[in-house]
Amino acid sequence: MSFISSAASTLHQAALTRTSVDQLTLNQEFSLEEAYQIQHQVIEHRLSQGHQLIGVKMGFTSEAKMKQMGVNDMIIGMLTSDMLNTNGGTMSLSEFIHPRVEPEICFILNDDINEVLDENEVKSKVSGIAAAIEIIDSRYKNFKFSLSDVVADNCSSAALVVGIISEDVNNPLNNNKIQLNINGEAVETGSSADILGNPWKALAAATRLAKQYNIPLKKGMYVMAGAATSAYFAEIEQEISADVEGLESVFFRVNQ
Ligand code: OOG
Ligand code: MG
Repeated sequence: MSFISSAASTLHQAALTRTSVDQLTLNQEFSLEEAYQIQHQVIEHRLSQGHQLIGVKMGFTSEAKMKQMGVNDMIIGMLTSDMLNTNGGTMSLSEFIHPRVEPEICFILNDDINEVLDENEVKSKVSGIAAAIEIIDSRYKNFKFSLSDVVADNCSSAALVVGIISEDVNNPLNNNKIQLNINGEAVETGSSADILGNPWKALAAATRLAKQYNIPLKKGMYVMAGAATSAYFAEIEQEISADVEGLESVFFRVNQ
């Protein structure tokens, strides 16, 4: 088995069995190109289990996230149907290794996108905007990784909850307060401006990275713009919610 296939299978098994593994780069250095090849194979494993591709997520689009994780480049990962949780529903902690949550903004595409678009051009490709919570769950021990490691691990993607979708696609999103709450108390606060200056830029960056790494952007897909704040560990019995000024709040409960 090639290094790429065996790395993908290690990461897929780690997610299935909820067991963290050593960082791949501890044993072997590999390029970002190879990391995306591993990510594609990790997704192939999920698709072969009958799940579908439902969107993409951007990572490290804010200073807060780059600082928290010690990396300094934007990344893109893929989201599959099994990752989608219901707004107002529950999430079972036992399905994850060491999940963290982060407040995000999610765009819904109204068209397939095959070209690289700028932050103004992307605006005509969106049918809705929603507040969202991303649940990330690195398959690596202690949530520690290099950029190549995390890309191979599909950018720690594990689950997402998308709030009620606003059809006001002219929302400039230039300085909307973003807040992550645990049991009604704010634990992280930021602004949409913390996402690359403006989350529409994250969507534009998604078109560039998707093209570069052969990731499909199709009508109806979600594009998560990346967290505006640091991520926060999820624990049993918490009610976790995210507020984005001008959008409906989104929430879920954590149980065993
Ligand atoms: C990688 C995923 C980063 C974001 O919103 O910046 C990410 C991680 O922090 O484990 O999802
Ligand atoms: Mg995220």
